[in-house]
Amino acid sequence: MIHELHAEKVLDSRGNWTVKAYVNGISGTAPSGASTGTYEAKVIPTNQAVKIINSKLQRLVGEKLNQAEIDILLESMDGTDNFDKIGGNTAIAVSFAVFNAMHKSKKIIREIFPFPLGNVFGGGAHGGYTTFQEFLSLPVKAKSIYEAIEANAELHHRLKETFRKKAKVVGINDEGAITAEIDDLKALDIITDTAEDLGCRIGIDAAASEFFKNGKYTYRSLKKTLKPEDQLDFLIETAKKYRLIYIEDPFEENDFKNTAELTKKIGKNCLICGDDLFVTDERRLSQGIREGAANSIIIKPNQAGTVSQAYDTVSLAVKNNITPVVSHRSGETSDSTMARLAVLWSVPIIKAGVIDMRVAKLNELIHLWNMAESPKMADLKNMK
Ligand code: 2PG
Ligand code: MG
Repeated sequence: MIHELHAEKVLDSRGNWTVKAYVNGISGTAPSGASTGTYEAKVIPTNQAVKIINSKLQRLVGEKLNQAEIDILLESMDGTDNFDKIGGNTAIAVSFAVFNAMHKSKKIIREIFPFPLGNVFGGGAHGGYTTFQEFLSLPVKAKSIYEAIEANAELHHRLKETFRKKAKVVGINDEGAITAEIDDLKALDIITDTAEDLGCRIGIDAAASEFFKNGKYTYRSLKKTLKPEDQLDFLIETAKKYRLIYIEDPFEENDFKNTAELTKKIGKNCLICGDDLFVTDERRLSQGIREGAANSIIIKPNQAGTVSQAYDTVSLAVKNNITPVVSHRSGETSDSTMARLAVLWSVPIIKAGVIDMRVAKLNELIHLWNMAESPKMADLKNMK
């Protein structure tokens, strides 16, 4: 039963306020995005979210501690499609806290572990020089969670050295990814060489809605502007040249058609993943399945608003052979709920940062690995 529920505001990794909910003394904290999709659950101001939990949501006290039931209550107390009233940040903080309170007594023991898709280099809305938002490493050769986490961390170390030698300005962005004054393709040259030495394959999150204006994609550092059909050719060429294993949001968030075209052309060897395209929403994923747009989906529980809604989207994806990738947001705290969810749901990939406070998620994966009897890494099928 829920005996006690309250909320407080806490700082996130960007130094912004976010809402932290406590259920029976166990917490859950809302993450937040910078490159948010238009169709995500609504985010309301943190002060308001705290107030709602400490007043209106007190109705949940006395209810059974049951994820599905509490999540349905949250949806009905909101009464809109997108948590317009109580806020998706409010809902996910409570939903995470419920999940954590439930699993405190019921330990998560699973045998299949996700490969960490690590953001090693970045730009776009997270800060940096490149137009692509994230350059991601998948340690496909790793045999254990330790090897996987170490490969990404070592890649981060080596890249820091290399970029320091090759670029004038080098820094770190919102997600702890390296930034350097270099263009997208030169960055890919460097990252691919170093990654392959460590048994990692490379992917990108283009986050294309962020650089789509007036019907065109503008690459600042490459000094070119592409029409959607040219963006398609450019991505196919880039995927082939760098053996990309993963491309997230290759087109703006409403372009199911070109995403389908890209999936048809290179989807056999590359995950084409929808983030802003699907926003962890069953209805948008259903449209994607009908139109053949993407063969992978980002699962961000706060885009949906509750753990149960995110899980329903995972189930729909799995049933339709769409690879789910559980993901952090660019604004995070040391909350590690998403690592537990990824293991509980046995998803094959978890997208997370590689350094700083983001290691909370990675360290939780290590803990769950150590609790499992005979843990093994997920089957990445033809991705090695
Ligand atoms: C993304 C995410 C996380 P944000 O686009 O995939 O990396 O960024 O949280 O800013 O939307
Ligand atoms: Mg994304």
